[in-house]
Amino acid sequence: MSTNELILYTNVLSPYSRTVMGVLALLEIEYKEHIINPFKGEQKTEWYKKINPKMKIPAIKDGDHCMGESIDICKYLVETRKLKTPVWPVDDQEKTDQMEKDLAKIDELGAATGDVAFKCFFAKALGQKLPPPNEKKKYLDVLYRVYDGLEATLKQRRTQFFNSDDHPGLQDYQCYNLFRQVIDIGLAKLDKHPLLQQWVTACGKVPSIAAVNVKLNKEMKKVKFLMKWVLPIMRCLTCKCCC
Ligand SMILES: N[C@@H](CCC(=O)N[C@@H](CS)C(=O)NCC(=O)O)C(=O)O
Repeated sequence: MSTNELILYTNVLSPYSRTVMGVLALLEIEYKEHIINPFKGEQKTEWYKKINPKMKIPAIKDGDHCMGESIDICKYLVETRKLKTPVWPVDDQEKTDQMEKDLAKIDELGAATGDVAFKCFFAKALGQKLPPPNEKKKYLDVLYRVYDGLEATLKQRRTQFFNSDDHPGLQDYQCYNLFRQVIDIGLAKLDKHPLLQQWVTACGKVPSIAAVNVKLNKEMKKVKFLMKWVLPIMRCLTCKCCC
């Protein structure tokens, strides 16, 4: 049986999911949330593969239409709902071209952020070893080189957001959520990137982004508690090497 409801398969810990959640909040589109737990591998189950064959979060089911890829989902929502929004200004070719140019560079930020977040922090939650300090520094150096490029873009544009002075665009949502991924876990600092620091503050004040951040902060508290207290105790209780 098909319904017209919109379902978002998501996890607030996923920066790509938060982009879609933020855009949905901005556009005031109603939807049902289906939380996927990547730590349990739920994105790799057979039923989810039918929703998103790439087995990544987020994805949507809009009536009978299923799709993945955060940016494609946001564009699809704007286009199918025929909404006028500065987040994806379909009527402004110059802004749209600039946005596409920015988005084309986001994979680099995503890869560098993923290395720092997963290899240097979340690996612990999966029972894996953290890298030695010199390796961690290498991952961070790569990330800071990407930040240098973004800082230079903001300097050249002289706007508050990458999109414009007044409104964040899709590239701002996606970049901001990737930034939060490493700032939240205390691994990256912005003291050498003052424009990016101002931009992070400005993005955090955008209501649709702030609304998602409330959910993120709650979840991050749980994760940090789990990693600091619950996992070490569990490991100790199941350890067979000393008792
Ligand atoms: N390009 C994709 C990236 C999505 C992505 O990498 N999602 C991560 C969560 S942040 C994921 O599903 N990881 C689970 C896995 O790779 O198994 C998008 O923009 O939606």
